[in-house]
Amino acid sequence: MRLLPVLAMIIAPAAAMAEGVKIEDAMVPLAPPGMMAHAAYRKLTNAGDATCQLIGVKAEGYKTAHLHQSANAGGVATISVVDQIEIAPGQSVAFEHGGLHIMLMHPVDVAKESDIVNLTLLFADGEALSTPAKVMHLHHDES
Ligand SMILES: [Cu+2]
Repeated sequence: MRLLPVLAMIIAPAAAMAEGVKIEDAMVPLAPPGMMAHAAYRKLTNAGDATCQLIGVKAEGYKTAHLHQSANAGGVATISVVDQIEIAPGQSVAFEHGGLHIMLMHPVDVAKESDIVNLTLLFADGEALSTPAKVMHLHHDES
């Protein structure tokens, strides 16, 4: 039977792409109406045995998405673009309010509550890892 080897060849590269890196808690806070940019958060864990380098992100439904770092220096909030994030084996990187985040820019359609935004993480070795992120209403007093 020829079908099985062909299937194995198709499935194998996809499995290798996701190897080692786990994504948890991907979510997109509901943006106020008319907002042209908002953030997405999740946690990344490198469960493999090699360091991986996150170099970019794409978001379905947005023309642009960047890796950003928020900081607060002496009461002044700043935001900067992050070119590369290294994740050592066993290390986790949290994307969260007030820290690292994925900036979603120029929405093609306005995301509504419970929508799913597919995020694709791009790595330096050419691998890509996709994850669905649910759009959720965030209460401001939670942060
Ligand atoms: Cu940002």
